[in-house]
Amino acid sequence: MLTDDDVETFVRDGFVHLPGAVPADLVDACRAELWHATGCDPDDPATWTEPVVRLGGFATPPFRAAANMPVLHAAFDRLVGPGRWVAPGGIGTFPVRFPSAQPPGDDGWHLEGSFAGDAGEPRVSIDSRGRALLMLFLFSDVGPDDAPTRVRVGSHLDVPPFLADAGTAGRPWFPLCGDVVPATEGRPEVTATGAAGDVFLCHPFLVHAAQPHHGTVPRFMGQPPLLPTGTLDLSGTDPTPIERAILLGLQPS
Ligand SMILES: O=C(O)CCC(=O)C(=O)O
Repeated sequence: MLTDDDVETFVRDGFVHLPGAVPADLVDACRAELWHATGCDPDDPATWTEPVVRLGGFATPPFRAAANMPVLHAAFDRLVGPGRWVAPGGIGTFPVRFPSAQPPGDDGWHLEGSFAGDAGEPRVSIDSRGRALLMLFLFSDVGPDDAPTRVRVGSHLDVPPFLADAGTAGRPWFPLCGDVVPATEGRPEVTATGAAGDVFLCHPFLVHAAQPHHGTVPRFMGQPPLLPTGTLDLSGTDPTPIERAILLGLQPS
């Protein structure tokens, strides 16, 4: 259960860490499926030939159960609001990162795209159409050398001014990243380390990045969106924590 302090941390920093959100038996079942899908042999590092293998969405019963643990549903209610999110049908995508001397080639800073525009291009809007949260599900223990996701603490607060004039149509994701990545350079950086079964719930505007793997054990992490039932209401009298953070980011400094 999220405490009031956890909620304030989420509003201020842009994420909250839920240790042990997914029990070990489910983690093990999911990781076994993921290993199989990589085509690599867990016991033979000679088969780990790429720095990253990207896997799509998984909707088998262990993944659906992992994504819908009661502790997560309670946190979704607290951060997004009751009735305002869609129960996940599974978990994806998975950038599985292997120890490697080769650069992964996908470790640039960015925020996530939220919805597709008319031409299929990824876009982001101030009312966060299409995305209530970014979630990071750890399916392996992730220490500092194991390619933990890098996060710019509080960077979500710098994004709203770049979206405010674009309304619900939002802006294309790529040029938006071109604005917010330099604007968040001064933010402190932390990494999403933790144990298998931990989940990080992140504000949809949080700026983050992958990094190379310098450890010995492959990193399994899924980064699904939480889908909203509608758009955010930034003019209501009782804003949710997601909305409060956006309103905070829009205040003149
Ligand atoms: O692998 C990671 O740590 C993060 C990957 C990521 O942010 C992405 O693929 O969008």
